[in-house]
Amino acid sequence: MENITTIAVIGLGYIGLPTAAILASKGIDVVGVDVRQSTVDAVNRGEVPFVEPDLGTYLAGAVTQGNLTASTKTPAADAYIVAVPTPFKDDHAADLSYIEAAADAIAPQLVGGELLILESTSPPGATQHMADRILALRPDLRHKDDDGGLFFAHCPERVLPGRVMIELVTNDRIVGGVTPRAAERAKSLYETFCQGEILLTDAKTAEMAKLVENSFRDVNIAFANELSIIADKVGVNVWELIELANHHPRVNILQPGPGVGGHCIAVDPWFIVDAAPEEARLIRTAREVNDSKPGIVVEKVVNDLRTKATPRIAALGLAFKADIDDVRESPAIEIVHALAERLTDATILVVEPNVVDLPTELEGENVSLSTLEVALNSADLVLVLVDHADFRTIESGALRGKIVVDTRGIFA
Ligand code: SAJ
Repeated sequence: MENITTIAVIGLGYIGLPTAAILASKGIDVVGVDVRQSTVDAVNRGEVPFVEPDLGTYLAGAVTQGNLTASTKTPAADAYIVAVPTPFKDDHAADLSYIEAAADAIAPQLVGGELLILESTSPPGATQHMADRILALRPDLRHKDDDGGLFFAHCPERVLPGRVMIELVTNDRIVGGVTPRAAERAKSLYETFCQGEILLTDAKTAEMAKLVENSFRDVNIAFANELSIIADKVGVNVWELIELANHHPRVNILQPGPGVGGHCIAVDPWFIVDAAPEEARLIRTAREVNDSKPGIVVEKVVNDLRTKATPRIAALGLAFKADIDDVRESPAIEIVHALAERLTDATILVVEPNVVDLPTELEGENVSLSTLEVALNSADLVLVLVDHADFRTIESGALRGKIVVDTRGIFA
């Protein structure tokens, strides 16, 4: 990794912090930057502010050895990795304001020759936009020769939450340069910790590759979710149906669920729709199908409970998928929230072994956190929202006489 001894990682979230820790574990001098003082303080104490297996060990080691420090201020560095959020706005267009803020903080620190990598999931053209913004602030660095100029690249992350420290090392990596030389330089940085293949392309293709991967999954989940709606209508068990169809050597249908959560798959396809609104018909429809699923589950529960004046509901799971504690953009929360509003005389006992407190949006008179045993004993209706390992061991006897709405098929 020629000419790079210090790296600043901007954004110490689910991607930035593991990347900073792994680079520091290779003996590189890393400064992690975050706008939140509490995150910076936690990292400087060697503590991980969220749950991710093995990250704590890497972080504590890197901080103790003095290779990783955190700050709210962007320092001078030989390379920058920007890993800030890119949410979407009300019209589904990407909100690039966090990338722009990072660019504005980096620009005054530059002396020429730095490598600037955008890792945030981005719409096509975002890396060029970051480059244009920085060069507008630093016209003195615009026309430098190759070595004195700036090197911009996009390198999307593709790690799965819960397996980040493994997949950062083992996954193949796409590196898209604004110029071929920028791609080569970025490749040499990722080679310090990535054992997968490092594939070079241009920045826009790299941006699209990440969006396309998550759209592929979204479209396939939408197919499974649409099948679950059709199967309900025609009176067929969707889980059996998919299991049987998947015996075909070229069929591999995913699993239906209560909707698609998390901050990637439910977001990224919209960036493609926004870039090509007329053309991205299947991708848009898949999003609409998946987004409609929580409402369909709510209607089913309301209908199943129509004869009960004061029903008790055991809602199993709040996380956006099994065996994690992440509740962001979780369809389970959307469903419990809607049920609490619709069924004001109901009591909703939420069971979520991975959280300590009820998320604030669910705080209300008729929703409370409960143990599995208490919730199952007293419920009229058992609503499975997440297929956590703890729920898979529920005995069929515990469900006797109860209405069961199983959105994950654990009792199928
Ligand atoms: N889901 C289903 N049915 C399925 C599979 C998933 O309903 O058969 C639901 C899950 O319950 C969850 C949502 O989809 O609510 C997303 O879960 P996921 O496990 O498919 O994906 P994420 O969001 O945890 O991580 C994805 C991964 N992308 C792909 O697999 C293509 C990961 O590799 C990316 O790095 C990550 O998005 C990201 O950061 O973009």
